[in-house]
Amino acid sequence: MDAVQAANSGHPGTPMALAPLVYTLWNRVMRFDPKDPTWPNRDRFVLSNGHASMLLWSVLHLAQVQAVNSEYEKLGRPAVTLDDIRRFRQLGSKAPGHPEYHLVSGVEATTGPLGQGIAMSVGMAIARRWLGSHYNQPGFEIFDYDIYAVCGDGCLMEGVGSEAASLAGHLGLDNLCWIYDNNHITIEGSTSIAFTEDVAARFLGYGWNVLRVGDANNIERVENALQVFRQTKSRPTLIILDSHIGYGSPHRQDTAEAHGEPLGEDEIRLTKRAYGWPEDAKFLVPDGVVEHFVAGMGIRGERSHREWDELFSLYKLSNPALAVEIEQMQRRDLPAGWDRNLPIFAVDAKGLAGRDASGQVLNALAQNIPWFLGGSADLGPSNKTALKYDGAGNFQADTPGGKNLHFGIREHAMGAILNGLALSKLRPFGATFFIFSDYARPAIRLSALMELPTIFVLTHDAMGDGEDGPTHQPIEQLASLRAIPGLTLIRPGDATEVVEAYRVIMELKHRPAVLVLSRQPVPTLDRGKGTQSGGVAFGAYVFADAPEGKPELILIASGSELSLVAQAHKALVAEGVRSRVVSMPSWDLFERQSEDYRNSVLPPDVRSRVAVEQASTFGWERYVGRRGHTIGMHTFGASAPLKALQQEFGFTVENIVQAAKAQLRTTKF
Ligand SMILES: Cc1ncc(C[n+]2csc(CCOP(=O)(O)OP(=O)(O)O)c2C)c(N)n1
Repeated sequence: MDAVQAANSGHPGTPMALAPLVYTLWNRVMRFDPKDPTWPNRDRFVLSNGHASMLLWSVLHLAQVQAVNSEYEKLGRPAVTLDDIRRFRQLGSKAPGHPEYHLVSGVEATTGPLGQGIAMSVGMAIARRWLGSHYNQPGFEIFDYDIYAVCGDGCLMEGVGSEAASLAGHLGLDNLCWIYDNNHITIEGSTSIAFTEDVAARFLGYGWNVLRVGDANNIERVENALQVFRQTKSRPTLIILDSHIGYGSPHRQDTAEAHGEPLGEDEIRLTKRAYGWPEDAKFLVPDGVVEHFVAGMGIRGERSHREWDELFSLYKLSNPALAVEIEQMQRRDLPAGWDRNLPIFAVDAKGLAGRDASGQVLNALAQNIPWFLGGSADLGPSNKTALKYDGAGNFQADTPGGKNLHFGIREHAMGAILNGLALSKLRPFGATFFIFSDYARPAIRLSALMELPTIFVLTHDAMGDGEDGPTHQPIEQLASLRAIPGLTLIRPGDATEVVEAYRVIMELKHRPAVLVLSRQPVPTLDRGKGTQSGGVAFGAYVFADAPEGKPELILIASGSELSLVAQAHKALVAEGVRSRVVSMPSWDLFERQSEDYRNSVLPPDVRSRVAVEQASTFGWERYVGRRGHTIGMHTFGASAPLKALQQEFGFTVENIVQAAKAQLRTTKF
């Protein structure tokens, strides 16, 4: 109440109502060592209704959870101080408006967009089952942690929550417990205006165990329900918790105002009186509270952690190779030989589809990196993401060691689940058609915000899907994903660049990557000095050059348009034009190069430029300049065979040559 009042913004009502729940869960049940919030076998807590962040800041502070940095080193100071809480929602405070994983230690996932947290928790539960199956040995339960997620009406209304719940039920994830804050209030008022379904029946239908606690203040019953969860086998648990938003506030309890408005000084005083709390004390932590948390969560967490450390020391002796894997995974390191047997593609005019090259790379990587796994949203045969080698296996309830994940037709949940897997230190990839990245975009955005190395494999990148027509032809998706800060998007120009793209992506520890791949074969190109280019890592590089490296014209392309541009270049050179071809698979990687490098690839004095990309031209002015020309898409495309579409929309050698000549005429003077 005090923090929200001081900030004059925030959400007081739900933290007030759920304080008993969070107290019970943290202090009586969870195995979490506040001194080491990155201990691998800790129970996970996800606050999916992230607007109630003050709950988390309070408990992180009271339990004295310690801070670590992005390299997982302990910093010797608390994750959240009382001063941070006093400065709730202010610049630099470790108590921001919503939980932010990359910013505050002890936050297991960034939440705020409703539904994402619970969906990520399903990824965490899958990860935990996979880890247990792969690393636990007789007598060594190295991974046996549970995942708790708290959510409100909003999370259960959002589709992503439903997708994830459906998959969790199918997979029988009995290490997963969602606690649903059933307070009948959202921003516009009572849930009776828009949310009247029988949630219990829905979750029973998904195959969940459903429990109900009729009074959120009855901590014995809350604890009892949590214990029932811990004993439940073969299915996830939903605890429906009946609560009163703004509990204790004489005029605000059970109102929508309690959701997102400060109570006001007078009401806070009245509420404190109702609690039997000193009315004028602000940010008061009574004597003994911190000690109480030390005696509860502190001692239990420290003991569990110590016992685990002892177990892990013995495990190291009997299972040294597995132990090394666990340690590498925790640091997001790659194992030695991770790039063994990556394919090398010979120059080939017929070529290979980006998705096919990717499939070969994925199969090599998954054999080299034990914790590299993934799958598709029911498009595996099209995305070419199936791991086909002996022993890869399918992840199912009774085969939790499988590396092929089947997300079903649930792109949004897939994105969030991938993030949950990455938060659990696995290295996940997920796939769908590029056009349906729209369905996963909020999760892709969160992967960038959280600085997670999630990999999105998006095939059918342009008009290669020809006959499927405009519903399946991505247009604005490249521009839109390129606009996400911290996301590395790569659209490789041929099979060689696909391999190099994976080399770049696999080394990323704190950045997600989107790989945009062609459906149709594209020529594997000749780069003169062998097929390797080494240029993908720089985002853009000179693929073919004018005599003596002195171009008068630059042709720029990504993906399937690289080979077109290469042909146009040959035609232009034959006519005496000093043309250069720049392959530009990644704007993001290019922008991170030095100015000297960028100027060497795109010399500022060469103003005749043509970019070619089967997508919205939005943004290409950055590289072609205001007077340059971009051959791209201005409509949603059409349904027709690819060749006809290329002709129709100008993706032909002749059109590129013509545009280049027009550039030379107009920009030279
Ligand atoms: C995807 C998304 N849509 C909308 C919002 C804005 N929003 C924040 S809280 C909220 C109401 C949530 O209601 P409920 O989950 O019942 O939370 P409570 O009122 O119990 O705190 C809304 C619509 C959001 N954070 N995320």
